[in-house]
Parts: sequence; C-alpha cells; structure tokens
Amino acid sequence: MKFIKTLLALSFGAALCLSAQAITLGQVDDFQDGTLQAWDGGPWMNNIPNGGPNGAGDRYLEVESRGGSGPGSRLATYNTLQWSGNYTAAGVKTVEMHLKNMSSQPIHMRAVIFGPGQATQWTSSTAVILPANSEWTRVSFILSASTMVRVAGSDSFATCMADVTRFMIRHNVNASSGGDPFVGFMGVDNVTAVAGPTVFPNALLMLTGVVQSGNIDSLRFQDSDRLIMREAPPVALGAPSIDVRIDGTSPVSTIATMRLRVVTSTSGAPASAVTQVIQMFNYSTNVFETVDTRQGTAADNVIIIDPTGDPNRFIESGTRRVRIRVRWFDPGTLFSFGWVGRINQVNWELGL
Ligand SMILES: [Ca+2]
Ligand SMILES: [Ca+2]
Repeated sequence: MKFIKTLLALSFGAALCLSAQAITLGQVDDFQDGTLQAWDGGPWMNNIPNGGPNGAGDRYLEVESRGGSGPGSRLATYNTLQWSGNYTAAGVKTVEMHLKNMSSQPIHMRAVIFGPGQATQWTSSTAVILPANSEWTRVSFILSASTMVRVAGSDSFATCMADVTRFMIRHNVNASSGGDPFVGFMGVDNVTAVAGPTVFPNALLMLTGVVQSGNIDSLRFQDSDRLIMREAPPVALGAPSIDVRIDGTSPVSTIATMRLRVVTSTSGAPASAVTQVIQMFNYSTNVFETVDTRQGTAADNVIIIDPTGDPNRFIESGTRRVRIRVRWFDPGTLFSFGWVGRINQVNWELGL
C-alpha cells in the first residue's frame, strides 16, 4: 500500500511538473528574472537589464545573429519548454509580444510552430515587418490554419496545434522552413499567450469638446500618457459636454469573443456628478449601443466590458473597423468651465 502511495505521489509530481512547463493561456515571459526564460537560438542571446518597453529597469531578451551559416546565423529565437504543449486544449490562438528591431535593415518576423517530433513546421503567411532601428512595437502572431502556411513536414495544422514541440519567431522574408541569414539584433519582451489579437485605436474624432493634450498613441497603454479633452457647451439640452469617437481595425473578420477595455478619469468636481457613457457601434443595426453607464472618477478607472450576444456585430464587414464613443455629461449646475475628460487606454481583446 505504501508502495502504491509513493507511486501515486511520484506520478502526481511528474504531472504537476509537466503542466508547469506546458503552454497556459495568459502566460507572460517578461524576462524580469534576469534569465533567458528557456528561450534559445544561438550563442548571442542576452538578458539586458534596462531599455525594455517600460525603460529603466525593464529587462528584455536580446537576440543577435551574425549571418553565414550554423547556430546564430538566423535572427530567430525559440522555446521548447513553457511554449510547448497542447495549444488547442489551452485555448491559445495568438501569441503577442513586444519586438524592437535594432538592426540597420528591416526585419520580417514570422511565428513558427513545430509539430510532433519537430517534423512539421507551420509559419505565418504574412510577416510582421519592423523598420530598421524601430521603436518597441506590440505585435500579434495569429495561430490559425488561415493565417499560417506549412513549410515543412506533412502534419495538419490541428495536429501541430495539439502537440507543439517548439515555438519560434524568426526573420524570414519569404515563408520557408529555414529562415534567412541576417546580421543584426532584435529585442523581445512580454511574450504573451492569448485567445486572439488585441486591437489598438488608430483613429479618433472629437464630436464635442477639444483635445487639450495627448493623441491617439496615448491610448495604447495604461501609463502616464493620456488623451485629455476639454469640455465644450453641449450642442443640445441633454447632450454630452465631451464626446469622442475612437476606431480600431480588427485583423480578423470573425471572432468568438470581444472584450473592450477603457481606462478613464475626469477633472469635473465632484467627479461623481459627471455621468460617463461608453457606446459600441453595432454594424448590424447601424446604431451605437450603450454598453456602460457610470459616475465619473477623479482617478483612473479600469472599465472592462464583455458585451453579451454575438460580438461580430461590432466589426464592420469589409473594413473590419471597430468603433466606440466615450461621452461625459455635465449635470449643468456643479461645474466651472474647463473641466476635462481623460482616457488613458482603449483596446479590444479579441477571442478567436
Ligand atoms: Ca521586461
Ligand atoms: Ca496611456
């Protein structure tokens, strides 16, 4: 009996160990532990202590390649530990990360998944191109049969996704099984396993009110950079004093889920007297749907909206545009002129 218990404990321990190493939805490699976090790909890989997307103290993975042939000739990095496993069971359909090109030539980055026995490779049909000496850029690699192409072996996409033995990103101008020799550097950080790509805002229009500071780029991340909009007289009784329309473009036309994230605040005093309304444009009915109504807050308020029903109504067919409106209403008695509404972040997290 004791023997059986020991065996059970051993096999349970082994299972725990395996699960700790396999792919998990939401996992993030941020390199803050000072290691390479089991990423490999040649002799010139380093954990750099400063200069990640968040600047000083933000560590990142630096990958260098020197051209020619053999290890380190291609600009690529791969992981066979926590980025291996059953992506289908884990619900991982996209890998997002920050990339920075520190080379004098553009880089064409593709994701690669290796299937059972590393015999088959599927790679991104379309490369993410980063210009020479780029800034840090948040990129999404969608893992699907329609966005990837098989470049080695014979296993199906589904077979590979259920048994990924190696996850790789590499510079590859035309989709191939080997990548291209390249002389240069890239930075990698915040590698994240998600259910679908994140859409960032790419256009905004003031319907009422005036931009005081910030711009569309202020909306990408929750940080100290905000779009700040000054109130204006409402166009009619009961109309908003600040009304801003924000658009993004989905990389896919069909989704399973959409989560809208908006981070707002206001200088109206008291903030709680300001009514804030968030609307999403429904392209089936061609009207804005109100999805959130609440009191304003003086400090950043993170608002997560998971709309019920079919989220595809929020994506315009053809253009794949997504559109929201954020509106602040003045009750009419409490405020001096010149109060502002602020938006720190807007994004749409899609699930495929
Ligand atoms: Ca980092
Ligand atoms: Ca921001």
